[in-house]
Amino acid sequence: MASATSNTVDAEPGGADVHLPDTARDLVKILITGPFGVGKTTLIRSVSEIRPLHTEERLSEASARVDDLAGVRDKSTTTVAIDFGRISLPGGIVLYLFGTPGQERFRALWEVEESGLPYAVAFNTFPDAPRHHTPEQLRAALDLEPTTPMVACDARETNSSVDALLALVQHLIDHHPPEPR
Ligand SMILES: Nc1nc2c(ncn2[C@@H]2O[C@H](COP(=O)(O)OP(=O)(O)OP(=O)(O)O)[C@@H](O)[C@H]2O)c(=O)[nH]1
Ligand SMILES: [Mg+2]
Repeated sequence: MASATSNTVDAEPGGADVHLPDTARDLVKILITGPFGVGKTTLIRSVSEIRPLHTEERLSEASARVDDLAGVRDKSTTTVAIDFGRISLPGGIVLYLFGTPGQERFRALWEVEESGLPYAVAFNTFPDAPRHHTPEQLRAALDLEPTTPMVACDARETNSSVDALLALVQHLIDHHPPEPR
């Protein structure tokens, strides 16, 4: 979590929702990270109030050998650099969302735990998944601390995705309050 000082962004000059509301108080950077094809780009697209920035490239035949499309057969593109979006929450909190690539060779990017960043886990439920795991099984597999939030979400749904982000923000407020200004 980090604060920024600027109160405007120029992602879409002239666009109606580019400028932050006057109520914006706490600007927070959030990294949306995780393995290949779990729905990171979809989530940012679902929640962003500005036109999101995506860096999608078509999946090539060469990548089929390393990027596992099991469960996401319709997926035709992958993030090659970064996603970016923004969402204003009640209470003057503004989240800047940065999405990472998920391919195995970018794995270092999503190992945020080692760097000490506070994090929450959202599992994007695919109704047609061949196997379903309970939250308890997922917690155990990920070896999560009891205080680490874990929520189910459907990355295609705005409300569901916002709820997942709210769980992280609440966790930050409870356990990592911002330094006094
Ligand atoms: N059935 C189903 N499909 C989903 C769901 N969430 C995302 N998808 C689809 O799954 C695919 C993967 O989504 P992306 O958002 O590209 O995944 P990503 O994590 O950004 O992928 P990389 O950037 O390649 O790591 C897309 O085709 C989405 O439409 C879901 O909840 N259910
Ligand atoms: Mg992506």
